Amino acid sequence: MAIEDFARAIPKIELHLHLEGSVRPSTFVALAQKNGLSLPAFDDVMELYRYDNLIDFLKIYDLVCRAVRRPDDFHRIAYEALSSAAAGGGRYVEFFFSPHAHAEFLSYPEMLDGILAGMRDAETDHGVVSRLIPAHAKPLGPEKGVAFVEMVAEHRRDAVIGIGTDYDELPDGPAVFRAMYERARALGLHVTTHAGEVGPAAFVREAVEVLKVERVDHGYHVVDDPALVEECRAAGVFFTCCPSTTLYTTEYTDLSAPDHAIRRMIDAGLKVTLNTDDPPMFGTDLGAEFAMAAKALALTPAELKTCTINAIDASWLDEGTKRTWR
Ligand code: ES4
Ligand code: ZN
Repeated sequence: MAIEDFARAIPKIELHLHLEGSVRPSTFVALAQKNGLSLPAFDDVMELYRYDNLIDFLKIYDLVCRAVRRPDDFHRIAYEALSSAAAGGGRYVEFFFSPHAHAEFLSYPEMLDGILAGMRDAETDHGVVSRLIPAHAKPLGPEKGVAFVEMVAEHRRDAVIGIGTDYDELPDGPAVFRAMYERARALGLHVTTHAGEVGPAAFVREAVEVLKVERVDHGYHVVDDPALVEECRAAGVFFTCCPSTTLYTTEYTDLSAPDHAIRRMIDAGLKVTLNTDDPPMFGTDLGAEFAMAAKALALTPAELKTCTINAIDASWLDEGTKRTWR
């Protein structure tokens, strides 16, 4: 069997997916129209989903966020994102969303009501189990980060299992969020952060050593610091890598190159998982991503299997469930 077919066929876990980055272009246009948000002119909506760096990507991501304003909008986009993941072989999904980007339009509990209803319906209709990770936008800063964690804790729901940070990771390193992460861990929330996508290896080190994250989202620049690679290998730090994203937002634009960060991370024995990040916005879906990545990164069947086992281990499923999944 060709590696692409094997990659498509295997059951998958997705640990790095942004809800608003998963909005289908047709849904984006429909919600913008319904909610009276005017969009830049386009012939084909895919013209709006074009960028070659993280900052330009985030401008469109913000526009998509502004189109999502009502609990039933959240219901729709969560249901569609999870249905798409299920169609690509996804059995279990942990996904981010960006509460601050909708705060002007509805309350945090109202957002949760819509998303959790979409999660339940997707599980009923497509058998895909999911959990939610509210993410704090780093540019809002550390003080708002602590308030964000208090908000998440105050409106705790079973399906909300942890917190993350997203948006531009420059200029400050993750260490500025120390108090936020200490509080989250004290409250029993799982913790992850985006680091080392465009930021340096030192940011990955701060994420691991200061924030004590259970996994690092992206993390590619770890490869610039061999001592840190060895530390992460020895400590079994998980990395949620997103092959297609690297082509748009990082300097690692050739997945087939032997020095692509993800290839080097796997070669170094780091615990890599494969994920989609923002599938329609990066022109991919879960099945296509695994197939493309397996071929381009020249993954062996054993390496692909290891990525999947890593995803089970890196997930925030309870230990009993993890055992049955392995
Ligand atoms: C994001 Cl930093 C980053 N990367 C990909 N998708 C995102 N959504 C919000 N922040
Ligand atoms: Zn991301």
